[in-house]
Amino acid sequence: MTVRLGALRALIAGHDLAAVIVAKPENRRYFSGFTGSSGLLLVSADRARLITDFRYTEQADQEAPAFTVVRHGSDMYETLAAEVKTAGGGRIGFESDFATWETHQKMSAAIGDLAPLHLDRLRMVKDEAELAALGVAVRLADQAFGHILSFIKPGVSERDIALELEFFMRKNGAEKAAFDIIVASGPRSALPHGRAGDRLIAAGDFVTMDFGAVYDGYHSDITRTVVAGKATARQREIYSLVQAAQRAGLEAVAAGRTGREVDEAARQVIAGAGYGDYFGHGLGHGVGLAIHEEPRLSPSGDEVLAPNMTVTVEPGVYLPDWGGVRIEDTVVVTADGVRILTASSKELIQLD
Ligand SMILES: [Mn+2]
Repeated sequence: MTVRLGALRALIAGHDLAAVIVAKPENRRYFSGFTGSSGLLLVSADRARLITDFRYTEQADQEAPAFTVVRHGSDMYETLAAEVKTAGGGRIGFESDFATWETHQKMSAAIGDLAPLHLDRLRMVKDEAELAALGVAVRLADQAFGHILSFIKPGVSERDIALELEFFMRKNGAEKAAFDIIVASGPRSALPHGRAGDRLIAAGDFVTMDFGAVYDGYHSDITRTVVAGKATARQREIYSLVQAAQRAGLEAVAAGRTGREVDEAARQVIAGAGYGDYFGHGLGHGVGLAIHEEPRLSPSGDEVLAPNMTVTVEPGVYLPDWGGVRIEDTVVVTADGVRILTASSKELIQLD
């Protein structure tokens, strides 16, 4: 936490602020260790306060030893105002990408001059403990994928596949699924984010599964597309194309590259084959305490990649009324390339 608080304080100084209020749950946890569902951090050059309510004061003391825990009553902003006052005057930073209009109104009524700030970029580069947790989250998803292959059969519903994946991951140590599991089969596999529904798997369907596990707060994210039977020539063609694009994306990942450059490397493979219009989303995203975070690998990805950033690489081709393929790995950026955490096979799996 010392390193993380140091980076936060450098940001405060750089913006000429007296202090910063941290409310976004991922950031609150990142800078303090506190995992409760309610509370605010108030951090200045020489103070670190964690303001929370009766339910969480003891937990906060245990989880956030670098912070002085302050219990608030019915009005959290009254307590915040009192803390800000004792910290001296000056502008206070707040997370403008998280506060609602109402929250902003309450905070500015209570403490006055506020400066908008984004803190998420401070979480992009992971330390060893974070990489270890992420590694476990990835392994749980890999194991779940291995498990589900024998479960997928004609007649089984998408919903049952999603439930089985989630049950397996939680049974084996995941805190929860990283997000609502996507299982999209047959023509529905053309929906990039098709939530698992009642559709029954039919022989020969593509089955796209996009899921992940949360371990110690860290999210993994994997997508695999398999065929519930024997693949047609067309299915093989589209699968090979996405596989080639994913390989190109992985090969482009390295410190010093921008998210845009990596996205472009994969995108031009798909566009070159004439399917550019059918890959309508970004190539990938940062992943960590949040399932989607900075940096973005997309046509608007300005961020320059650095060692130990963790991102997904997930191209797809989606053909309306026919089906689609997406292949996604969770990876770590290294000085000269990439370390792929996801270990599940990317060869076309035909479940006969
Ligand atoms: Mn993803």
